[in-house]
Amino acid sequence: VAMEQTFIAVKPDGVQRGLVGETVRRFEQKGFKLVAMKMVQASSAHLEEHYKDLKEKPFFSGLCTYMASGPVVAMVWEGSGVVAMGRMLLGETKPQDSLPGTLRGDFCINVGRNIVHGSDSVESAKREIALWFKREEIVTWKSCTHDWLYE
Ligand code: DAT
Ligand code: MG
Repeated sequence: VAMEQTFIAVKPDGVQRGLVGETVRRFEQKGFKLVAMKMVQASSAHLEEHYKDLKEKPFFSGLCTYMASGPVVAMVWEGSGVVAMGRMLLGETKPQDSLPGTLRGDFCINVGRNIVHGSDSVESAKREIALWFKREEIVTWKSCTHDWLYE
């Protein structure tokens, strides 16, 4: 099976609201494998780099201020199709477009406080993982569930 990795982060509002466990639970229960996790107080410079594709947007500076307003919990999840399925677990960018059953559909209201980040493509996942984690922070391990999740 071809494995992918994605970068998922519980944003400062998600951390403050006690949604770290819920986020981890949903990715675990789906069957994805956690390969890195840490709590980080990110700098503005780091967040500007993370969101550099949105530099021209009117909400860019507010977005970076919000993301620096408290710690985030940064994670790397691994699995077949984890980038696209991770986005499905999150829901849409706007909570109002996110269905119940998704993290954003179940736990938030406002696009500027949408509790969790997920990479939007395999390419951006690679860039984001490299930005947030050192190579040695990514753990290689075999889950005992592997052979029951994949044929
Ligand atoms: P996503 O986080 O779903 O990948 P994105 O990459 O387009 O969405 O934007 C990054 C974040 O920026 C998003 O999670 C919340 C914020 N954002 C996006 N569109 C916005 C808007 N119209 N107004 C305010 N914040 C917005
Ligand atoms: Mg995005």
